Amino acid sequence: MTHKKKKFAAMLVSALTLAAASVAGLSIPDEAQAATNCNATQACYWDGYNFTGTGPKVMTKCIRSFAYYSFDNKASSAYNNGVQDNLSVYTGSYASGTKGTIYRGNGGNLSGAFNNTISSAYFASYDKSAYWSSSTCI
Ligand SMILES: [Ca+2]
Repeated sequence: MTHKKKKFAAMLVSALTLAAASVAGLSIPDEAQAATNCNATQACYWDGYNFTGTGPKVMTKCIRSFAYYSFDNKASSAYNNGVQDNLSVYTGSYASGTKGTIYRGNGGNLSGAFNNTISSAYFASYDKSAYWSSSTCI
């Protein structure tokens, strides 16, 4: 290989690396879009998959009963954009039924036991019996 061809090969590798980085970057706007719809400090819920449909229903501390939102047993996707707390979701109102956890900064489609079954939700700071019937929560 001549010196000139080696240089071209090096440039090609560089271009491919750049292209790969650009492709990888495409997934970032999708996540940012979800985060944009769900502001920092909030947990958000949608009745459709992939953050679509009715929503977001916004939670800042806790929701004792999604019935208060006319949203009982409807959430199919959720996003936890809380500052520090993981999010506890329950299939029953007032922290009853089956409990699931959505880690801070995560979200997605609810599946299995949690699709169309969530009836209450609490950021970890509020997921204590003192708040399960407290007016601190919605
Ligand atoms: Ca749904």
